[in-house]
Amino acid sequence: ADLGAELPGAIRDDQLFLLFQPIVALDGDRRVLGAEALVRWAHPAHGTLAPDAFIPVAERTGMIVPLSRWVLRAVLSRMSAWPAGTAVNINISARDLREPDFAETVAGLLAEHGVAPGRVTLEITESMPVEPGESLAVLRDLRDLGVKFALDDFGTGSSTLSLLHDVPVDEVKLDRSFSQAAPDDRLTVAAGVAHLAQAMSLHAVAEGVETEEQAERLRGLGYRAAQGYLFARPMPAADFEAMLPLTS
Ligand code: G
Ligand code: G
Ligand code: MN
Ligand code: NA
Repeated sequence: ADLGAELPGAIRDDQLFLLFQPIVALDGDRRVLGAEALVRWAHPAHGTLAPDAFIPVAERTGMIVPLSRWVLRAVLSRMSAWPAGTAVNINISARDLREPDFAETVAGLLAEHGVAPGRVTLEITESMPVEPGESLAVLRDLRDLGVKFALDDFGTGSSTLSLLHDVPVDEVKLDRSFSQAAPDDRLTVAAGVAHLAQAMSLHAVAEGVETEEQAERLRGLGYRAAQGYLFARPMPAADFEAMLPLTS
């Protein structure tokens, strides 16, 4: 099957849907700070497809641009009903930042749905490096608007540190391989990233936390927020909303 050729129709016919994975505070009561939005494709013939099955082809064909817009609209319209303190992380592609009107699109959607820009963190990875020049200008426009940025899968890429140097971000998300590492091996990476985050005044979030032991260790290293199966799996919006405090 040629998923690339089917994507335009899938977006048009709303075959995409979102799951939300809670991001919790590691200290105290582990309250829900927000969620990461994760896209899925309810394919009529193949069942539910994970992003790994269609995001790469969307990036190659350029369909990622309308796909990201679909995701942004779906997330922002949903979260307009959430308590104002609830934040969201949305994965975008570096390809999106090459669209000169991307910042305007985001600004328009935020205004349309009455969502404060500071509640939105856009996650970027190193898989498609952010190019200097126009992409950086778009990123700066978004930051001027008040939108935040996170470096996803932090620690796994070959250009992690130079990217951090070149691109202004607010948050690093420690890759789950480091969150889950035993104390005697790659714990040093988790510790190093925590120190780096503190030195650069970045918010450090640990991904893929699966055990109480990992959570305690990461909290001790200075991670104040985390995500992982220990706390909650990605879930439908309504289930996530049931975890939020009631709005006044
Ligand atoms: O949800 P899952 O574990 O299958 O996610 C796999 C990968 O797909 C992750 O790296 C995640 O960042 C990426 N991903 C999930 N949702 C989106 C999305 O809406 N847009 C983009 N560009 N990537 C996404
Ligand atoms: O690349 P990114 O970090 O955006 O990928 C997020 C994906 O990681 C989610 O789609 C989810 O399926 C997966 N994930 C979230 N928590 C855990 C976890 O605790 N363990 C594992 N193995 N995967 C997780
Ligand atoms: Mn992510
Ligand atoms: Na990602």
